[in-house]
Amino acid sequence: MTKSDPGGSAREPENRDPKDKQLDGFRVDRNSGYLTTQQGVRVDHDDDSLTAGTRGPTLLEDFHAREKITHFDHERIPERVVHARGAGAYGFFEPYDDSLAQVTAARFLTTPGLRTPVFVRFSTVAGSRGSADTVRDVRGFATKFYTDQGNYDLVGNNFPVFFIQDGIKFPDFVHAVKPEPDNEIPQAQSAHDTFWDFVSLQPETLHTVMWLMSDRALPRSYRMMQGFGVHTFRFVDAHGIGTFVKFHWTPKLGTHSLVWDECQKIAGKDPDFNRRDLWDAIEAGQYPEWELGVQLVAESDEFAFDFDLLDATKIIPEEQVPVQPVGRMVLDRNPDNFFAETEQVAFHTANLVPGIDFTNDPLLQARNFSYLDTQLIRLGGPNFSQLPVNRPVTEVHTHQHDGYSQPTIQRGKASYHKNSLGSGCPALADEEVFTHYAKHVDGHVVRARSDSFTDHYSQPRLFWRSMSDVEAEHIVAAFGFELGKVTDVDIRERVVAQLDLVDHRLASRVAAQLGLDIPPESPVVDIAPPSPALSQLNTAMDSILSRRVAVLAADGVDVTGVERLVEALSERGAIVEVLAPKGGGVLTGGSGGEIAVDRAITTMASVLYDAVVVPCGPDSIATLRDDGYALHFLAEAYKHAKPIAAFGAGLDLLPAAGLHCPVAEGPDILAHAGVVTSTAAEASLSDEFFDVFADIMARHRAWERDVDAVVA
Ligand code: HDD
Repeated sequence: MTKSDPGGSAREPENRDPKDKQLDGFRVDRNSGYLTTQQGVRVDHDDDSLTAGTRGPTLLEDFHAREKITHFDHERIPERVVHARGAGAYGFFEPYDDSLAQVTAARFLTTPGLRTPVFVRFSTVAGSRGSADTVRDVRGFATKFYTDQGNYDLVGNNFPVFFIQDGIKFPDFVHAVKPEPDNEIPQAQSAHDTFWDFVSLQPETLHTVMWLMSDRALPRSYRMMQGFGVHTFRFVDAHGIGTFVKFHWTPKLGTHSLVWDECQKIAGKDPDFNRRDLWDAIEAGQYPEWELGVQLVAESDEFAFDFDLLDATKIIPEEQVPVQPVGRMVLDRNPDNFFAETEQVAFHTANLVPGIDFTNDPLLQARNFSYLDTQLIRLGGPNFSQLPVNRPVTEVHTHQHDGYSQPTIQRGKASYHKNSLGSGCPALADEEVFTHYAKHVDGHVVRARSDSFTDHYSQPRLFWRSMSDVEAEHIVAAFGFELGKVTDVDIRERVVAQLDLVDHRLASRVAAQLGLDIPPESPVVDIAPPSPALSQLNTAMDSILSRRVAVLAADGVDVTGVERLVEALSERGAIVEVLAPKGGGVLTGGSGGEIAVDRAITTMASVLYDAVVVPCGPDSIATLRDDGYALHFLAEAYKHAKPIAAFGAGLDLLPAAGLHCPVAEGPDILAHAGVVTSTAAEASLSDEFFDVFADIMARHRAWERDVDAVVA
């Protein structure tokens, strides 16, 4: 066996960080050497077991076969009880400046130019390891910072709030959302009785349920979603002074979503849609980037809000406490091995470094127990921190020893503190140590929720009233879908009654979807101003980087037009693929030339693309208008409000697909409801056509389009 070159790494040698270099010590190249047993004995035959005669029984002494099968039998480890399905990547974090030095001693946040290696794992929550990516769910966003003061884990989600306030409810909540225990149905879905039963009886869930019913639960890409630490944490400065902090990750590409119909179809067409997207983007060098922001609250302002900072079902509206940008994170390297790295990575909310500490948030307190506990069963014992992906880049010296699969050989006799036989080592440090924040604690032992946690309706209302019309419409449709799958009518009614306490119009619209009586209007006590930061439509919409564009074509296509399109959109970072009735080979151009086919239309689907183009070419269009897959492709993209461009004879495919939208009647460009058209083709098509299309693509969807009657 030989060690590989810095394997799987997209980084140039000079850009390799300490974590990447550390992993070299564990990387083993599969593509070299001779086949051996685990004991290093060479093997010359791997197809047949050792038998008594060619047709006789297999012998127990076949240690090679037994070892091979035994190892195989033990390949699986328990999947994570939640967040089982995920995708991970390495990268780095760097602070912009030292502005946080006033509030935290954490060096990785305050040293300008210091690049801290990170590993990030994104995940869905409810589904098992083999479930589809594009389900309606929260997404995990867990970051391990390998800092030069030890590992810090920020184990967050893509929603800023959580379903419950106290960790003791976590097993109840998870049991309710997971498949029902009698028949293990449904997989990776909240649309079933037990989940909504729980929601209807536990109104603290409502705020997060609003997020779950919104487009936030359907991210277009892990690269296009926000992340949040959720809890209020505590920064601690060099003098031991605390400041409350909430963490926000903001994607450079903006926050964008799929539509629900699309999600359900992608779950069949490409269940790995989000995982593949992350992998492909990193392989292509289109490294995803997020900005880290913080909301800071002085300890003296702990009670300045009309909610409790310790309540994880609440946000601090950004309009009240602005998010301060402090640094950026870039993911630039895929793991070498999914199991070794993405599966075995072990996050823990209690992995802290000097300068960051907890608050009394009862959800966080429970998590601080749960994450260590869960790794013990999942990773088989107490030595999981020594797995390559989990090792800090700092030196580790403890008196902990033994345990299952101890990989290190600790030398010396003294595995206790204090000792004289080991020269007193490892020694206690007196600088750069973690010092727990000296918080004052005083109170009676009670099992009770604080009164300051009891308002479950104001913030779901704030969220609902901050939505644009189209986002609100999606929320109503999502409630209609989910509750429509609930078989117990009492549960449906109870949820609608709870929604009425959030907002009467919301409850009425959901009731109408379900054919329930409109509930009586509940008195609303507070009407807070909306928070524009909550609407995804206010997100960044200036880039088409890594958007996927399908060009529908057949023999006779306008090769010049397609080449110009590919060049114009690729320059802006989009990925353009030519799809034809048959995959492989080339298409011949109507006016000469040829162009390679990237995919067959039948192996793909419009839901796997962000935009569609129908180029000119009378013969090409004549073929496509008889091709039901091509027509469905176009109609479906239209239905999902995706940008569409057609030029020259390409315009004729729109009505053939049942789309009777306004189109250009001459070479002048017409852009109407996300459809860009011109009768010009080949070299006479103006460059502006591509610019207009790219601008529309940057807006992601044309929500103004009327799609109700479109059959797709
Ligand atoms: Fe959790 C995994 C995020 C509440 C118990 N959680 C897990 C992961 C993420 C979160 C992103 C996946 C980590 C990975 O990729 O390996 N969890 C959250 C957030 C929460 C939250 C943002 C609320 C603010 N979690 C929560 C509570 C408990 C847990 C209240 C238990 C009391 N979570 C777990 C766990 C998991 C986990 C059972 C499963 C696998 C693992 O930890 O490593 O311990």
